[in-house]
This record gives sequence, structure tokens and C-alpha cells, in this order.
Amino acid sequence: MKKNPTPAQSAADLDAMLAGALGKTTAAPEDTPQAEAADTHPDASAARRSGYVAIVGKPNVGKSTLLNALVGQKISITSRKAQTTRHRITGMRTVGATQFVFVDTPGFQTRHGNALNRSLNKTVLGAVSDVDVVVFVVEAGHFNLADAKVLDLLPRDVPVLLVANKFDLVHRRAELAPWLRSMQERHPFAEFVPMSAKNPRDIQRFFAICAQHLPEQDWLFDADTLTDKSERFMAAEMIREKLFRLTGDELPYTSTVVIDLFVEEGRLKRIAATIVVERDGHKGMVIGDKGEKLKRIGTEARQELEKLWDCKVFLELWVKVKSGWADDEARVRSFGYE
Ligand SMILES: Nc1nc2c(ncn2[C@@H]2O[C@H](COP(=O)(O)OP(=O)(O)OP(=O)(O)O)[C@@H](O)[C@H]2O)c(=O)[nH]1
Ligand SMILES: [Mg+2]
Repeated sequence: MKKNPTPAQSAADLDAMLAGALGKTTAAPEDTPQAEAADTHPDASAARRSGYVAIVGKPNVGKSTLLNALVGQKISITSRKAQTTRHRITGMRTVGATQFVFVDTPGFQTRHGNALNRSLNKTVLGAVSDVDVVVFVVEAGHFNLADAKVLDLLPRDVPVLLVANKFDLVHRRAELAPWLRSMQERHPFAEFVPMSAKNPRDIQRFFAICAQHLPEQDWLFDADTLTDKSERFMAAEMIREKLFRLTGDELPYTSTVVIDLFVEEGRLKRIAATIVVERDGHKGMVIGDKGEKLKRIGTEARQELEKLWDCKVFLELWVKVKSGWADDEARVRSFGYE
């Protein structure tokens, strides 16, 4: 029988382990405001802080899952397949006196130098160039060449927090201490945060740790701003998520979604979109038997958008073949990539 992962440890256990492993603790000060209390009651006595926090790492380590948990809403799509995120996605969250502007980035690509991958890497480099804090996400207990390549890109003059994510999957916690020490030698990380992006308590703890590294300055956005991305963009992304999740591994990452029509009619948003694939064979995979796969992609994307916007959505989907688009710089740009 498959052994269940050990439940996540308490913040105190984690701090004790870190103190043992690194001779330091990342525990937040006792008086750091907690998210629940602070979201609705800004602490007037504390000085305001705000800043940009870039979330970077190799593909599939959980960057977007972390962003969504921090923002408290699903704004960045996630899947078990690598290369899910393809854009710089900004999500804001104001906690007490501190406003975090989180920036999710594509997983840094180390293979296949096509136009799409070059564009993804350009997006990562752009995102780390002008931020206050960098969150470098790895899988707890793992560090390989793909992680090292991302670490090489990181600026030396801003605090880098190491998030050792998917901590819930680590069975032998004792082995994490030497791993953490080895990570300490790789970069002068400002903090070491073993955590699970799926554990709400770890997320609360992360706010407190991260806030200490943001500058004292006024907020950059209204407290209730969620993202800087348009509704058209969110629609295309939710469709792409369902495409990624509902088609098998055989459908390559070189598919994308283009919004052809987006109109608001009172409480209804009417959307028509095209799923662009590389080959005729891929078209069949997306459409499925008697159109059943395409129908499911449409239904699930529509439900997700209705939840996000709290309104009715009418969604019409088409599939088109445009071979070689991911190799073609001009076409990659025309599909909205940088
Ligand atoms: N067990 C576990 N799984 C996680 C955790 N965080 C993320 N995942 C899973 O890891 C997979 C990848 O998550 P994403 O958030 O899409 O990863 P990403 O780093 O944004 O991936 P790219 O955008 O492709 O670079 C998904 O199946 C998530 O559910 C975690 O803390 N624990
Ligand atoms: Mg992602």
C-alpha cells in the first residue's frame, strides 16, 4: 500500500529544524500581523510597506500554486504538466499594513530553443530585473542543473528567499537538514522556507517572513486590486488550463488559445475563442470522440470563469491548425507572447 505523506509540521517544528540545520531561524516576529485579521482591519499604527515579489524557478515546482494561495484567488493556471505558465502574471494581496505585489513567471526553460521557449525565458529575466524580493522555488530536498540555471540568473543585490516547496512529499524530514546546509552554500539566501504551497498555515507564515524584506513605502495599488491582467487574458488562460488538464501527455505544449470575441451584454459575457494546435492529429485529440473532449474543455473553462467573475458566461470554442507557430518569432508575438 502506498504510504501517505506525513502531514505538514507546525511552524514551530519547522523553525526548530531550521535553527538546527542552519544556526538561524526564519521565524517571524511575534507581532507580525496575521492575514485574516489584517485583511479587513488595516493596522493604522504600523508603517506601510509594499513592493514587488518575483516568484521564479524551474518548471513544475509549484510557483503558480504558490501565487494563487498567496493572492487567495485562482488567477494563475496550474497543471501537473511543465510549461503551464507562459506569461508574467501579477497578483496583489494586502495584509495588514503590507501590500505584496507577487509576480508569477514561466518555469525557466533549459531545453528546446524554439521561439516560444526563448520568449518564456525573456519573460523570466524581465520579471527578476526590477523587484524588491525574489522567491526562488525548488522542490524540498532537490536541486539539479535546471534549478542551478535559474539561480545563476538571480540578482545579487536583492534578498532572495528560498522556498523549499512540496514539503508534504518529503518522507524523511531529518535528511532535509544537510540539504538545507548545502543550499546555504549555493547562495546567500535571505531566508529558508520549507513549506507546502497547499498548506494554508504555511502561507500565513510566508506572509510574515516576506513582509520583513519589503521597503517601507505607500501601497502601489488599491487594497482590493487582484491582478493587472485583462478579462480577455484570464479567459484565454482558463481555456488553456482545461486543455492542458484534459488532454493526455501526447498533446504537446505547442498549443495556445486566442480570443476572437469578447463582449459584455449586461450580466452576461459572450466569448468566442480558438485553440491553436500544431498538427492535424492534434486537432482530433482536442475535439475528441463526437466532440466530447472539446465540449468538456468548454464547460469546465466556463464554470471557472463564472466563479472568477461572478456572472454568466457564454463560451464558444473552435480548433485550428497552424503548423510551426511555436518556432515562428512573429507568430509567437502575434499570439500575445513577449
Ligand atoms: N504535493 C504538493 N504538490 C504541489 C505543491 N505545490 C504545487 N504542487 C503541484 O505541482 C504541480 C505543478 O504546480 P504549478 O503551480 O503548475 O507549477 P509551476 O511551477 O507554476 O509550473 P510551470 O508554470 O509549468 O513552470 C501541480 O500538480 C500542483 O498541484 C505542494 O506544496 N505539494
Ligand atoms: Mg506556473
